Amino acid sequence: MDNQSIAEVFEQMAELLEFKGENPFRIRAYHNGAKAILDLEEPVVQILEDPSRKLSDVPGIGKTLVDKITVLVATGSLPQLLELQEQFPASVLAMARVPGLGAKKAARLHQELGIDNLAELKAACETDQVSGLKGFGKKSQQTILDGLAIAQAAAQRKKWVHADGWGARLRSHLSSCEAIERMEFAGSYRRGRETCGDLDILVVADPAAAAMDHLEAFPPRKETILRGDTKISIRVDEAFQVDMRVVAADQFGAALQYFTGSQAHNVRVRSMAKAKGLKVNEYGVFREDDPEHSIAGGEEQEVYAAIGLPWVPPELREDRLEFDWAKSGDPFDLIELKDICSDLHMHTTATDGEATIGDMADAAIARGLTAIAITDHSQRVAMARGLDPQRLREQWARIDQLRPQYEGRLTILKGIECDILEGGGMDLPDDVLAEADWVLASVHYGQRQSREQITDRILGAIANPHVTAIAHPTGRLINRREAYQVDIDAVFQAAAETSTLLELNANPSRLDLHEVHCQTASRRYNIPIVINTDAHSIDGLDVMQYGILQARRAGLQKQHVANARSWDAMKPLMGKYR
Ligand code: DGT
Ligand code: CA
Ligand code: CA
Ligand code: ZN
Repeated sequence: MDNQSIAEVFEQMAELLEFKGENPFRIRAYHNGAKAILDLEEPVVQILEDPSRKLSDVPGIGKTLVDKITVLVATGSLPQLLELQEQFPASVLAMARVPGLGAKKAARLHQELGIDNLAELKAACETDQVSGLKGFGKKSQQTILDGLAIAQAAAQRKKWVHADGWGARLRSHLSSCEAIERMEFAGSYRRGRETCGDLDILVVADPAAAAMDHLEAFPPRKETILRGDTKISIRVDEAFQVDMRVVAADQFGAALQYFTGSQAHNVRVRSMAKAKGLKVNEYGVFREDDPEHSIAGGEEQEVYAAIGLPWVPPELREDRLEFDWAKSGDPFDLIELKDICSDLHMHTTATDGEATIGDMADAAIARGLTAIAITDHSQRVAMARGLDPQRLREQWARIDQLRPQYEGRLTILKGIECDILEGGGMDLPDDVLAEADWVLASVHYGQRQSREQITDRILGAIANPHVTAIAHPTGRLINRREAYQVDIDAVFQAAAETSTLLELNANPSRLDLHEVHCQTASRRYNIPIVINTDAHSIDGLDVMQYGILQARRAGLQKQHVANARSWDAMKPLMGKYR
């Protein structure tokens, strides 16, 4: 039994015990055990079988867990887990995962109303049976309904970063197939959409069957949904679907254009073709009076050229601005990762980060950056040991000490991620904020307030002359939490008037601003966008690439992105420095 499987059993135990309302310490012991096992570099079994070593010496694995692991390795299962699974069937457990519901409340709904699955839960909310329960009320009934909608969507679509994980594994698996001559991913994954319904792969292969056989041999394959002569769909772990199509080499470009979509983009492409007396489909470009002979199709570029357009970057193919842009003759020139000069949102060990200022600075240099801002949390975020004025000033003194050693290599900015308080106003006094080089303002508490309240709070922060940017402006977490209610146009208006920047948070679960908002802020309001990682560790700095993808979908070029220039060149963009 490998470490991964043991850890999974422990996670299941933790989840079920939580559902049962067990002692939190026992629950945490399982969580910690699972993490400890996942972090181990050698197989648990190996330690267990070595008489000279003791598994209980591994941090996070106590005596009880050692006993459990011993049983698990010997018998392949855990009697306690089987018992719990009997008591709480998977359908009930699914309720516990509904955002905003949680294990405790789900267990009560199961016990008190006899609700067994998501469908019954939805019905009970809709017929107003839940609001009457003690501790629930109308508001939490609505929260459950909203959560159900999110959970349903989450079950179907995966975050882009997740699809990318599958993409990388598939690319590597398929690259060893000798029959495949050319391969490209298409669909929403290629367009860089924030979530993907499935993965679409196009290949040129001879013989076609060999490529399909190879895909069927992909180890995580769970089932083959369908297989024809040139098309196959499989399902891999986590219910994720992968479609592969085998096409002819001289039709590859046309097929890639077609299967990259989006559907809306392709509708426009076809109508532009029609206006020129042409027909575009997945097999090529044809003259309407000669449907037998394709006049183009080997490369995607030829398809666009046939309708008088330059090649359109896949990220823009949503029928939003790409056609007007293409006709204007301006090159697309979208922002690229290499254009980014700084990262102005990151946390350190002073609050909830894992690395020190020096670690983050070195890592930033290694990634080619010339400036970073240290932006730990402010005092209101007590859970993360947020900084009060004194600790913040101590951190700045530390930055002063470090600066000489980074002279000429990296500018380390004295920053803060200052909370916007529930009742309005900033979490730190103005005289402290005035001393900072860079102030991010963000909402972490009171996210369920009314649209008026939240909008007022954010407008208040924007009006503060020391605030340089609003971090993750809508608070949404993809598949987990909707954006808070906010009058986003009022925010854009105010940000533009005060020269306050807006962040595109690159964390793949946030991607906040959302692409359409980002496009509006940039194009309509001329607000410079700052793309930040919000890193809580050194590896966290690598999420910049997802922010770039989102920025490209918003049509952002280098000049629209504030931190695609040096810190000194950025300053004139901000009200604080005028
Ligand atoms: P997804 O998978 O839901 O994240 O989104 P897509 O865009 O990847 O959609 P998918 O996988 O159904 O199809 C990939 C592309 O193939 C799609 O963007 C456009 C094209 N396509 C697929 N089915 C149709 C169709 O019935 N009509 C048209 N016009 N295009 C289609
Ligand atoms: Ca797709
Ligand atoms: Ca598909
Ligand atoms: Zn942050």
